Amino acid sequence: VLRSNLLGFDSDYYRTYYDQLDSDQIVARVIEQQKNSFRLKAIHSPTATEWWGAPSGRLLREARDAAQLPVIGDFVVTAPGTENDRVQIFAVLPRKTLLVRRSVHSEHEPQPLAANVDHVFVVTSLNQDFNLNRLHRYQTIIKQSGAEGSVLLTKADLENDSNRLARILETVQTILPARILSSYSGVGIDEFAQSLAPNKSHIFVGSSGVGKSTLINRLLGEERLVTRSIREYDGRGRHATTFRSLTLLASGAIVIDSPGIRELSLWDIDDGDLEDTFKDIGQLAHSCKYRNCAHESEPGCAVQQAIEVGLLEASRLKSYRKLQKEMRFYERQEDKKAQLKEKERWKTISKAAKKIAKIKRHYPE
Ligand SMILES: Nc1nc2c(ncn2[C@@H]2O[C@H](COP(=O)(O)OP(=O)(O)OP(=O)(O)O)[C@@H](O)[C@H]2O)c(=O)[nH]1
Ligand SMILES: [Mg+2]
Ligand SMILES: [Zn+2]
Repeated sequence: VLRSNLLGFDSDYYRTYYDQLDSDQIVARVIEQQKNSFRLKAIHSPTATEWWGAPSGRLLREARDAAQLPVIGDFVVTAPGTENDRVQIFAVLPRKTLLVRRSVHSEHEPQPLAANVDHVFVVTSLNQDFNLNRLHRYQTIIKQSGAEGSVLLTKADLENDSNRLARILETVQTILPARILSSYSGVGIDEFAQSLAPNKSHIFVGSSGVGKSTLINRLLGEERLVTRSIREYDGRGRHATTFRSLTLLASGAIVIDSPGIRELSLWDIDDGDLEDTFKDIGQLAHSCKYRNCAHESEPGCAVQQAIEVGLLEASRLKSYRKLQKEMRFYERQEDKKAQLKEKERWKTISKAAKKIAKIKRHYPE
């Protein structure tokens, strides 16, 4: 079997699982992650066998938290499908590494970002976006993931002051190994490409607009991933990349592109912060006719009115909704956990009660 057909699969590591598969089951890697759909590519397959899949009902039921469901980079057990149907994902094979976004709020669950990644590249551009605090946080989650990590300082073509470059590099290297690149001028690109090991998985993370997808396209030698002109970034942080995807380079190295950091920073926001971040919407909502207004098509909705007259961007309400939905989801997860705990408690109590009854039967007063 060609190494490139393994997609980073370590046959030795997974030997025991591989031997347990049913005859109609195969192992595939999650190469693209949309909301609840996963693009799967078969391991060990001589042809490019790909299809969409979703977790089986059983996998969904038995998953205790988000970390037990598939994520980009996972090796999963599935059954071969065709282009038109969605196959079931029966199981997620044990991960070698797991990159997780942690919350400062301990009551929230960690959010898995990518599995079985060997190296995490924190991409930060030299012209803007430079933030040591953030690098420290990345350093922490990389350490916890089990993967290696380093920093890519991109857009070197925009920085003419070589002294400044050297100083930045020096500072960053106190936190993580770093290199300077430019996808435009080509500075550092060849050395970087050579540093990517075949059959190993490398993920690119960082703020929106720092040039992650452009860099991957440069490595590919073609414009395969969507990028967006920097002029289209209007400060509201629209992403060019909206989902995670895994690509095989000609060298056999595997690269994973991911959307900008805003998606990641959702995690540290709680309800109070949500109100704070969207103060404008919160204040308008006070003037809505109904107290529980959902700001959709209710009569007398001040938020909708503000959008109509151009005082509020419709996209802002959309982001607000998205964030709110995300938070409700995590709340529900927490509720589910609490319910389970309660159930466990009752089980223990009723078990104890039965035991007492049994003892009483044996030893009647
Ligand atoms: N000057 C300069 N501009 C670059 C370089 N690399 C990328 N850009 C530009 O930066 C902008 C954003 O690039 P993307 O590759 O879309 O950025 P991204 O990190 O993938 O952004 P998201 O997908 O939103 O997370 C585009 O206009 C690129 O052309 C570079 O090396 N030098
Ligand atoms: Mg991108
Ligand atoms: Zn309203």
